[in-house]
Order: sequence, then C-alpha cells, then structure tokens
Amino acid sequence: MTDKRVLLDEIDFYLVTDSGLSKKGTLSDVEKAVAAGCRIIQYREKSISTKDMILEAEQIKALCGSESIFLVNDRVDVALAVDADGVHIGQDDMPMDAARDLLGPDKIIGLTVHNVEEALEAERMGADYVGLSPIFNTSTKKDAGDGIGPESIRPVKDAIKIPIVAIGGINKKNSESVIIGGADSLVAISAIVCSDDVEKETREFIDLIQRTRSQI
Ligand code: 3NM
Repeated sequence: MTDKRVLLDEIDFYLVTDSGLSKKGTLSDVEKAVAAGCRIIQYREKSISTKDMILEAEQIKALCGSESIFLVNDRVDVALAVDADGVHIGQDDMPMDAARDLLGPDKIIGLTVHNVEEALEAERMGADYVGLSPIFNTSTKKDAGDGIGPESIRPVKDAIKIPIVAIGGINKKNSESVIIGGADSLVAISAIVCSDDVEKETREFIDLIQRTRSQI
C-alpha cells in the first residue's frame, strides 16, 4: 500500500482538471487547489498528445508533492510513465483487472459507477474507491446522462465499504445535499476551474463540506 492510500479515507474535496473549461490553465488550477488544501487531483486531459500529457503530468505530480494524491484519468500508460499514485477509470475504459495487473497492488484505482450493482462489482474487483455519477445534470461531460440525485448515494453507501466520491453538477449550493446523502468526498470541475480565484473557491468548498459534516 502506498502511504498516500491512507489519505483516501480523509478526503473531503477532489479536483478533476479540465483544460477546456479552465480560466487560468490546468497547472495553475492544480497549484491553487493544492495550496487551498485539496488532497486529491485527477488529471483528466483528452485534447493533447501523449507526449505533452506526460510532460504536464510530471509537473502536476511535482505540484501534488507528498501531500496530495495524484491520479490520471483513463490513461494507465501515462500513470505508469510518470509513476502517478494511480488512475481513475470509467466503465468503458481498461477493465479493472487489466489495470491492476499493469499498475500492481500499491497503486490507487478509482472506478466510475452509476448504481449499487456496479459499485459492488467495483469493490469485488479491488477498486480503492468508486466515483458515483452523475449526481446532478452536468454539461461538463456531454455523455454523462441524467443526474441520479443525491438520494441515490445512500443505497450505494450501505452496500460497499470503500469510499464514495460523488461527481456531476456539484457546486457550493447543492453540496450539502450530497454530503448529507452519504458521499465521502465531492468532485467539482466547472465550479472550480471556471472561477476567477481557484484557491478561494476550493477553500470555501472544503470549509463548507467540513462544516456540513460536523453538523450531521
Ligand atoms: N464524469 P462538473 S460527470 C468528468 O458522470 C465527469 O461520469 C462524469 O463536471 C460522470 O463538476 C463529469 O463540472 C463532469 O459537473 C463533472
């Protein structure tokens, strides 16, 4: 187990990068989010060459340092090339067992799921966490489908032991319902990277999550 895997249980807020939406650029977003206390970053990049991805991933890894988990979306090859802490994969990406064979037992693997059945299967296959999605409608991922609603989190929470990361359409206004719904951690993309002040926005998100959690 990497030292960083223990951090998974303590994470409130999880940033996924999006260079297409970002106002200040991915590296700036990561730097500001880490400075604000974000302890997990997922590098999600679909629009540049593999070579440029690896160069950028190396810089993101350096920004995450020993404090924050650094995952690569989908691209197991890029994660291996830069020795990232792990990957996040979707239902149509490389199968869990193939990713685990390539990455070995020490790396973190998160898997996107949409319901209890997929979550149980993810846990059985050895996922370290699940990304439950999409909680709300989102225009950030065009093929995400309709939001399943925060009330869909509890049945998944009751079914599995690994952490649940909620994703899709989450912002400061609706985050309370997602925490109360049972999510261990919240992802926001547009709510963070479209902001003028990523550090302030991330800090406010984390404060809000911690405050809500302390009241339930
Ligand atoms: N995956 P925002 S939704 C990357 O449903 C991603 O699997 C999703 O962005 C899924 O916070 C999504 O801007 C985008 O809604 C989430």
